[in-house]
Amino acid sequence: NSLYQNIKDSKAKGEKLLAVLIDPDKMKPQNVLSFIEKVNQSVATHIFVGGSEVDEGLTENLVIAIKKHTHLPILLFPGDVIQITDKADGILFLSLISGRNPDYLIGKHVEAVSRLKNSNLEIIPTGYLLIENGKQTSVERVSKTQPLKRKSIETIVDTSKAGELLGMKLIYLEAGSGATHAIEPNIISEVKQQLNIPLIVGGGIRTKAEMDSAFKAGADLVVIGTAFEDDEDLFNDLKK
Ligand code: 1GP
Repeated sequence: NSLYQNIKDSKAKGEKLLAVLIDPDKMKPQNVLSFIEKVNQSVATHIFVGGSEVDEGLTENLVIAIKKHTHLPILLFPGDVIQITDKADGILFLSLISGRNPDYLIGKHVEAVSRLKNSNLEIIPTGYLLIENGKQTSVERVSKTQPLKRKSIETIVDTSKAGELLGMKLIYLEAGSGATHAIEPNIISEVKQQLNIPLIVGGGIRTKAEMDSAFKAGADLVVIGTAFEDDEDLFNDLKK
């Protein structure tokens, strides 16, 4: 089965998915083994690898190191084309549809083609929406785009739906890494009601309770990164 088919099957069965996001810029090689052992013992179903600003080569080395210690699928969540490596299993091919910077809507994707065409990566087109969360996050800074306002629910819903109608396979509601406020449940549920494709939610989720609240509101897959970087004890609450 493809990675995408598995995500769709889980959605159909109401099985919730958790991705642990690892930033190659922050994970030290000597810590990979102990970190991944905790991931393996947790309810996590996916590993995402990516960051806003990562030096060339770091991502590939990290993916190789992670692969040695887990059977979980590894999906690239790249901030830039240099993070593409076919050592991973798949890639979220993100278009930042909340913004109006052509580079992040289509430009980087054109650049990526030469790196993708000979790879075996499963490419999953993903509509990526940055939602305002109380402080400037690195997505906003790097992409030079404005996040959508939390109160503009109709715009958030219609942007998500436009992504689906364009043929995107996933919608990702992003509050930004280390966000002060995670995406609010009412935003998640309003988007969910209009969407047929699976919904990813991430940014600022720090506890099991916040994760469960995102699931309850309609997220099919939740992404958590910073909370594990800050305190690996969160894994204790997320044991299988
Ligand atoms: C960031 O959505 C992901 O792109 C995860 O965010 O690091 O805040 O968990 P956190």
